[in-house]
Amino acid sequence: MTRTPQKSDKFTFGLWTVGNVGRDPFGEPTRAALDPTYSLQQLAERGAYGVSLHDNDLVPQGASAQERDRIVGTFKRALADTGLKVTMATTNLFTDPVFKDGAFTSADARVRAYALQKTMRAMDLGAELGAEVYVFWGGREGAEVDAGGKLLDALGWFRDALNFLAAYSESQGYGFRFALEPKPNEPRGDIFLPTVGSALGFITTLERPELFGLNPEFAHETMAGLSFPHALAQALDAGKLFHVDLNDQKMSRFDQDLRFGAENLKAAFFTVMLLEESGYDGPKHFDAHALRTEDEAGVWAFAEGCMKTYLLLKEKVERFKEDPDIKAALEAYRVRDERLEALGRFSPENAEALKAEAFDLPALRTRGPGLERLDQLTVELLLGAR
Ligand code: GLT
Ligand code: MN
Ligand code: MN
Repeated sequence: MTRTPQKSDKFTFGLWTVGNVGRDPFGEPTRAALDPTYSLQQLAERGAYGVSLHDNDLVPQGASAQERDRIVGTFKRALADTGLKVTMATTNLFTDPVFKDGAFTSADARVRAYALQKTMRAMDLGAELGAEVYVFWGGREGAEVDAGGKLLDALGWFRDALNFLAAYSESQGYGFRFALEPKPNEPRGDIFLPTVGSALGFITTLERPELFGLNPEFAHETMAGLSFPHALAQALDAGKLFHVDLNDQKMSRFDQDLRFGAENLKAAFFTVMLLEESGYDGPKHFDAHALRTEDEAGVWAFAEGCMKTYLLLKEKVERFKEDPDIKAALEAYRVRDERLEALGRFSPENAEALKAEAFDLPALRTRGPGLERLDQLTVELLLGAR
């Protein structure tokens, strides 16, 4: 196993991640903006597979048609030169003040229509660049106050917009798979569809649910105090893991977008285990940025760090599976009983037999499943002691 990123690892970065200039609500940028073609070269040298982008990460807001075509032409040549792919595209529906009270869920029909127009154009760009997944992160779809009384309408407007855009994609033959990216708050006080579970429920109400899945983000579930591995498992179980945003975050803080594995190493380990063992084949997309303290060298240290930590954790997943003590502890943890498991498949006879079954409850109550030891073995493994 190699610790050098390979194309086959499918590591990708948003242009906005390495391009983050270190602006925060209290301070000006600390780094110069990077030219997108320069980012492509730097990422290709480090073994990345591709990039993702918002329309305006590449084409500035308000650019003329000629300007757009010139920028896109240059970018396409850089893609060909570096061999990088554009794996995911999305729309910036949050920077322009026009979206201050929502895009698809704005109470102003003119803003909703403009959001559709901007997204169709961004989908045209994404399709032209070869993206297969299209992300909807509803950063401004939310509220600070509910006095406007639009909670139910907003969900309906959101649904109408997603139905419209899926139909547009199909009518153009783009073949996009759409991934909803939940987040609990920031920049809005409360964002609609705040968690993986909320988005999964909402998808079932769409006209073409099979075209929609999830782009869960490690930091977003963690901000809400939830477990990212649990959310990831639920998306996988539903067959809805269309894309994934890997990063890190302290619980219940502002949106930190830390380097993958920087904060919650155990959760990062179980994240890698789920991705590697589930057969997930999509991009492993890092949606984070270098600390605001850093210069450009720090940006590339951040990008290399995300990929290296993933690969190191992947090695640990292999070791976890091979370690004899862990294997034995796992076997002891899972108690098999073929007869009782067969009774768990419903038939009237099985139901009767199960009702009549006598259980040794004192033994079940007092059995220790060995999780303290198993978890300590995991910690020792992660610390390099096994
Ligand atoms: C923004 C946000 C991310 C989303 C991006 C997609 S943009 O940086 O913090 O979590 O994935 O729009
Ligand atoms: Mn984020
Ligand atoms: Mn994200």
